[in-house]
Amino acid sequence: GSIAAFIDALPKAELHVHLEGTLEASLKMELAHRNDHPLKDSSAEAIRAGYTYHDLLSFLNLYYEGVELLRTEQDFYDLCYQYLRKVASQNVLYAEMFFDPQLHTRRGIPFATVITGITRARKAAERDFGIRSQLIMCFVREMSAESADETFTQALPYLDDIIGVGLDSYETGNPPAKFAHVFARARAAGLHVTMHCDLDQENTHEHIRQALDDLASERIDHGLNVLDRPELVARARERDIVFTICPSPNDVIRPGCGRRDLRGMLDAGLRITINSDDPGYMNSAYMTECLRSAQQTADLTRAELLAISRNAFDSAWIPDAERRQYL
Ligand code: ES4
Ligand code: ZN
Repeated sequence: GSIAAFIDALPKAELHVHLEGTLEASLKMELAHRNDHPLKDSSAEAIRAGYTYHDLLSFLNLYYEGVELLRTEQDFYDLCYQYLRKVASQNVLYAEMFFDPQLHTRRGIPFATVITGITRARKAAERDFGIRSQLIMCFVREMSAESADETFTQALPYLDDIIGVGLDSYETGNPPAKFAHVFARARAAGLHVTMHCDLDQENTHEHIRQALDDLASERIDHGLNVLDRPELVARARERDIVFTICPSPNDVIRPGCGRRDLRGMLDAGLRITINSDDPGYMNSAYMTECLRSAQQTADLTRAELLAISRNAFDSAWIPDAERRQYL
């Protein structure tokens, strides 16, 4: 069979997707109508045509604009249910999904509205499509450490529905160390820990070092700049760190380097997974499209694709009894 058919049939797990980044232009139109929210664009095609970005900041501006459309529990339900329905059709068996509660609570939307809608959708999608999923709560790194702490306190009644904490949004000037206190609280509560170290951000090597040595991060989201520093590569291997790689944003931020970057991670003996990040804003490239793109870019073999997929199940934050059902 073809490699495309091999990828289609591969059992998949996604470990790096932002729920707010799965908002498709079509759902934006529906939410704008439903919530009486004025839109600059009059069609889904026009919305998609406006999705041009060249770096993290210009991407986040689009993403934050889209977030405004999410208001009610039903909106969060629809967002999550539609993502899980889509990827279940791609043989994604398991997904760990980021969400950014502060982008909603700072607009006056209760934490409960956000997490209740998402949690209901997760249950419905498991019932309807058999897909399992969990939630990783991200802190918005350009907001204050105090705001992150308040958010963690708001999450306390819902910790059964949150498997880990992450760190995302605008990285420059906002190192992991800024959030040492809230991450210590999360670890003490038994949550898993990951954080973004986005491509080519200022002081990226120090951010990766802090994530590895100071914040006890179990994964690094992106983290390609680890390859610039042999001592960081050694440290990541020692700690068996998982790097959640996302071909879509990398191809925009560092065009033409996908082959070198992916091969570099594999040749360095690092454990990587391939993920979609923000498929609603990135040409609707969900897991299958991202794996195909990575395969073509780096000439990945079937054995490598299988190993990458196994990495995701191996490092998923699930009990071993569940892991054995997938592997
Ligand atoms: C993100 Cl690619 C990326 N980086 C940092 N924060 C984000 N939030 C959504 N996508
Ligand atoms: Zn991300």
